[in-house]
This record gives sequence, C-alpha cells and structure tokens, in this order.
Amino acid sequence: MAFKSASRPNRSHAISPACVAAPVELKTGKPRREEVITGSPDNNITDYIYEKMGADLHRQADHPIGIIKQAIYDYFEARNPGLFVKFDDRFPIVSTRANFDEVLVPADHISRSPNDTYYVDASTVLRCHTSAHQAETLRAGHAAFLVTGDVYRRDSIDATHYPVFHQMEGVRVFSEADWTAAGLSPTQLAEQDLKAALEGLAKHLFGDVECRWIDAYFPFTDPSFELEIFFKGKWLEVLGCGVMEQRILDDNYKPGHKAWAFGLGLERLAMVLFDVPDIRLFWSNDDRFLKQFGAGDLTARFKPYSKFPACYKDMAFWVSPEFSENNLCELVRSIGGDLVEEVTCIDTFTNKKTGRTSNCYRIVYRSMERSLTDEEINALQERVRKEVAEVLKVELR
Ligand code: FA5
Ligand code: MG
Repeated sequence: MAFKSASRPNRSHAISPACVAAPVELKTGKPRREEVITGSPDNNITDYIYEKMGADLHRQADHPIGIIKQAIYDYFEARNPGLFVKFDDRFPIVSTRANFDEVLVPADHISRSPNDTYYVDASTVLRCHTSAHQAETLRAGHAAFLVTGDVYRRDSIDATHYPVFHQMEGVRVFSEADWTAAGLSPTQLAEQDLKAALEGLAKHLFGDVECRWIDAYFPFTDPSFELEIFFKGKWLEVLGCGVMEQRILDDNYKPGHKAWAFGLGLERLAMVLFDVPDIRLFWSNDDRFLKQFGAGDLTARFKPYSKFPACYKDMAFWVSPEFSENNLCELVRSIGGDLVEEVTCIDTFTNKKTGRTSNCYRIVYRSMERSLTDEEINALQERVRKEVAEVLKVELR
C-alpha cells in the first residue's frame, strides 16, 4: 500500500527529516482485482467500481477528460513556464493516512465514514481526492506541482455526480523572497496568486463565462474557497482551493514557506467546456460520443445524437436505522449501472403515532445510447426493490 514512513528504521546516523525526500510509492497501472476487493470486513467496493478502475480517461489525449487536462497544463505552462511538475499516474489505492491524516482531516470527519469513502481495508482506501498526494509530493521536494488522477466516492446520483471522477490537484509554494518582492503578507500573496491563477484558467478555458467565489471549508486550507460557474441555468461547483494549512507545509516541506492548493473537478470543467449534459457520457464507449472530440481541440461542442426517453420508477419505504441515501445509490448503481440517471427523494413524512419515517425515492432510468424496453426496466426495478428490502433492511410500502 502507500508509503508507511512509520515503519522506516530510525537509524542513528539519519539526517534531519526536512532534508530527506521520503520514498514515494511509485506503483502505477490498473490495480489487480484482489488488491481492491480484498475480503476484508471493512471492504465496501463493488465490482461496478472495480470495473471503472484503470480506464485512465485523463491519459487519453483525444478523450474530453484528457483534452481538458492538457488544456490546463498548457495554461499553467504559459503562465509560469517550467514551474509545475506534473504527475498523472499515481496509484489510486492509498493509505487512510495519506488520504485523511496528512491533510489534517479530523478523526471524526464525515468524509472518513464508509458511507462516503470506498475502503479496501481498515487502513487503505480508494483515494477520495487528489489531495491524498499533497504531503508525499511535498516531501519529495516539489514546490509546484499538478497531480491528476481518478478519485472515488460514494455519493448521490445525478447528471453532475458520479462515483468515479477525475481531479487535478495543484500546489504552489512561495518563499520569503516572493512575498517580500510583492510587498504582501505571505497569506495575501498566496491568496492573490491562487485566485488570479484560477480566474485566468477559467478565462482561458471558457472565455467570458459567469463565475463566482464562495467561501468554503476544507481541513487542509485556510482561508478556503470554491469556484462556481453558471451552467445550464444553475451554479455548478467546479473546484475547491485555498491557502494551505501551515502545518502541512511545516511537516512535509520546510518551515518558513507559504503555499496555495486547489482541487479541480475535471468532469465538471469538461461539461462546461464541451457542453456535455450528463456526466455518464464520459464513460461511454459509443463512437457517436467519442468521435466528437479530438486532441487539442477546445472548440468541440457536444451534439446529442438523440435523447432517448427516460423511465421513472417510484419506490416508497419505511426507513431503518441502517438506511442512508449513499447506500441506496450504491445499490441502485450496482444493479442498474449507467442506465441510472438520477435518484431523488421526492417525498418524506413521519407518522405521528408510530414515529416511523417513510421516504419515497424516484429512480430515473435512461440510456445514453438506446431506447430501453419496459421489460428491461421492470426487471431492474424488481431487483432494486428486492435488494433494497433485503440489504438496506427497509420495509417497502
Ligand atoms: C476536494 O476534493 C478538495 N480536496 C479540493 C481541494 C484541494 C480544496 C486543495 C482545497 C485545496 P470537493 O469535495 O469539493 O473538494 O471536490 C472538488 C471538486 O471535485 C468539486 O468542486 C467538483 O468539481 C468535483 N466533484 C466532487 N464530487 C464529485 C462527483 N461525485 N462527481 C463529479 N465531480 C465531483
Ligand atoms: Mg465541494
């Protein structure tokens, strides 16, 4: 698994850790199935998720995710020639230490729960963000870097959320000479450069699109922000960022520095740039989708080949203490795969006498590629109902 610095022998002639680049896990490629679905009691990874691993959409020059990655590389290269070192093949299985502890995620933070994160075993996860590589890359001595990779989350299901997506992490470290020259405080310099860099990126990718900054919270940055873009009538969150928590720099780089960091959602940016209406399309093998894009071409706009009809199925049940919406989504996804477009709670009420709560969920089924038959959908929905009752221990109404 990812690096385990605690197990390194502590020899008496060891020099100060600040001067030593810690070993970085250089394992790459598609994980083997038994590395992912391990049989550990903490393992909560389905075959559906395993099948998505190793696709490396971000490393395909003519896939929209690869095209957007390259466009961001080009932008940063033009802004700061030669500055950013790039990584895009870091292994997606990381320690909880790298994914959470090293970026100061508190022990009781919700993102650690198996309801939100895919656990390989108790101390190993599928990275839920590329921030999992911040500390190790700083320890390797890099002061400016971009790390791109596939990330995994148990999450809701709709047109802009998918359990596997791609992020690009950016980090830039400043030293005293930088803030002195700028006549700013270290934090001011980091915040100004961060916002200028990301506003410039938005302009480079989209021209004059409507953007806004939102104050945010991340355990690893302070202050923290999110950038939203107005897309298809709604504000769409495309990235999180901020001034890196000082402890991360002090522990993994060198004291006396300041840094910014960001994490971009590549699908979200590609949806805006190429006008892609549904995040599932990025996983399509259909030439009618793939052939619309070419390496280096930022002008392509997705032309729907046809919008196939949606089929709506409602399901009401009395919830149990075990019930969670992410568990429901995970189960529906593992049965319906990419035919599931959206899962939404459309009604909820609590019976005053019994105190029991009933939820009604609507599942929208639609294929991006063809018309579905009633028989097919009914069969899927029957399996969903059966497994929801059995696995989630809810009482169907
Ligand atoms: C993070 O993941 C932070 N690690 C980002 C960060 C890095 C902040 C460095 C500060 C410093 P967040 O959970 O908001 O933050 O996700 C970042 C982006 O990933 C979102 O803005 C969105 O664009 C994208 N994203 C999040 N969840 C999904 C999903 N289920 N499907 C597709 N894209 C998603
Ligand atoms: Mg967010």
